[in-house]
Amino acid sequence: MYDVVMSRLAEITKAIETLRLELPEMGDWLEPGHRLEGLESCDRRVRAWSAVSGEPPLVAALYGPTGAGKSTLFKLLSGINVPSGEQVRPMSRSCALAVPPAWADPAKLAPVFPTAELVPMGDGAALLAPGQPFGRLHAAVAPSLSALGPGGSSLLLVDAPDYNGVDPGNALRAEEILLRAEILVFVLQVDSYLVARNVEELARAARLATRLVVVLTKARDSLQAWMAWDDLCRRLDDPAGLGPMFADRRADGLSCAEVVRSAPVFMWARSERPELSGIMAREGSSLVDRLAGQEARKVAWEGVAGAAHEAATDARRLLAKALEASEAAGKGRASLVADAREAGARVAGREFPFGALMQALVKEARSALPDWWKIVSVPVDWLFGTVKTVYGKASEWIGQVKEMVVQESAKSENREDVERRVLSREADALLDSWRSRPDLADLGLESSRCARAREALLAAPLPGVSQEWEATLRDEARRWVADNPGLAKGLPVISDVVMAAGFGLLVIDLGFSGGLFGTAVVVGKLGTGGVIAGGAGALGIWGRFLGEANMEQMLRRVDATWRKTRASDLSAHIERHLVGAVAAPLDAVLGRAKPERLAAIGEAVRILETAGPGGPMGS
Ligand SMILES: Nc1nc2c(ncn2[C@@H]2O[C@H](COP(=O)(O)OP(=O)(O)OP(=O)(O)O)[C@@H](O)[C@H]2O)c(=O)[nH]1
Ligand SMILES: [Mg+2]
Repeated sequence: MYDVVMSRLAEITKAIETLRLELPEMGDWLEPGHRLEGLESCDRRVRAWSAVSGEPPLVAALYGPTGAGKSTLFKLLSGINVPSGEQVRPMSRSCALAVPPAWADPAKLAPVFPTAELVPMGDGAALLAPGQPFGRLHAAVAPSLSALGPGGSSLLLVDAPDYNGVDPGNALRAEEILLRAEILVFVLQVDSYLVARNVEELARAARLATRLVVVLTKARDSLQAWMAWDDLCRRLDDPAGLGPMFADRRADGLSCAEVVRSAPVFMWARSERPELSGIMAREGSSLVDRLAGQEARKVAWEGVAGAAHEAATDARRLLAKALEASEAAGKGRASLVADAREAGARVAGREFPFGALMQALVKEARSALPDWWKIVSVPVDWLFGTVKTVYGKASEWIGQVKEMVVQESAKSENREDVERRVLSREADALLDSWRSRPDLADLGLESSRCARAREALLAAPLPGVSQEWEATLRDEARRWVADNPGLAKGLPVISDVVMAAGFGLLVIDLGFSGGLFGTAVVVGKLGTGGVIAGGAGALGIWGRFLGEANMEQMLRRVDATWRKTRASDLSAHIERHLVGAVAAPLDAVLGRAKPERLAAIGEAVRILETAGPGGPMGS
């Protein structure tokens, strides 16, 4: 059985290490201010157990509000003289630790309190000094502990400072030991049993303690003590009162209310000189037996299993919240991306790189010409006459080009300019719609952020033309030249004329705003040439030529490829520069809730949950 415990312990240790790595950040994110007590407690208990060979010691902590009588009880049990009494509150400002002689060796003792700093207690005056480190334990050897009972020689007794005095640090000092102790002795003045803070701390003790013991002090008599206790126990089930605070179930299957109700309870009558003999059990064994009569190994294992259960409960709850948050963030982000895709397609549908098409056609047409033609095609002036006679149709355009270049160039637009103009309009529309969506409220899209995002998008260089489109263009141009050898011979001539007239740049990247087939109805009515001629500026010249040049099918294919490839490039562009700029909060959530992190936590939870009450040595 011991082997089983040790192998379980190794598994729990690994799972706790994972959670210590992954969970605190998630806790700060999803439940800020909420301490992962189960995890911390399990970590302390597991490390203590692993460091000890043989019988584990049990840590018993005296825990309670200021003036309840913790230090007085500590003195009587351990024989160690710590400051106590009514003169000042809080009296204790640091934890005192009494150890039986078997644990006197600091090297043996230190690993039992893995997060503490052990210092020798000396005359106890240091316990009165404020501002000490939270994890400091002032240790002294207490031979009288061994005399308490069979378990006394492995009982480590801690006197904690108050959790409710003027020094808020004391609560943290007390908490350090609350998270480590297996046996928690809750010491409480009987007349403060309904004080909210005391009830809260009792609930916490019931959740974390492996064994809970209650001592009601400064009682008038036992009647007052038991009436108070019965009253408190009744209130623990009140759904409108304390019920919810005590409803959580522990690893042993008990609710916190059941733990409190089944805890051994003692009363201690008010006295000038309190003595151990004055402590009376409501029923069953004496307080000393409850402390020194435990089976250490069983209780220590239950302590680990109980804390593991608490750690798993916290982890499971955080996991569910993280999952929910990441699903919402993922959905939000996906909808932004979908919007970006549609916008990209709209931008691509409003333009066509007419210049690039012409360039490809001219290039292919030129390379199909015989060499002598390439030479004579310059100078242009000479060509006019020659071409006119040889290629009548094409040459008609040449004259028109000369006339129209000047006036038309002003109306024509560079493709990038068309794109930027449409893009900026689309960006405004997207940002407006995102701002108005309640599910995207977390993005914090106030106007200055929107303006920055928009600027970032417009400042980013536009994506280059895709290779797929260029390949399509080349193939289509080649095909057209092969199918229309006569017309193809005229193209380079027109091109040269346009170039000579200083229109070269426009030819290279002339945008066709409105899209090539953006208005399909018009294409149907007028034919391709009509649409193009009705388009922007100098394109009309080319357009009329192309309209009569068997180009419609080719243009349709080229246009379709353009829309497809450009839409995808522009969508990616918008996604990167606009969605990227506004979705930072969503990306942060997705980064925090990375699937591999959630999976690691889920696996750790699974391991911890199997270490529950059904485990070996469980009660
Ligand atoms: N323990 C205990 N003390 C009692 C009782 N009746 C009166 N007292 C007196 O109450 C005072 C308790 O003081 P401390 O033991 O210092 O109380 P404490 O809980 O350690 O207080 P802090 O250190 O301030 O958190 C002592 O002066 C006791 O003599 C009783 O029934 N039990
Ligand atoms: Mg004290």
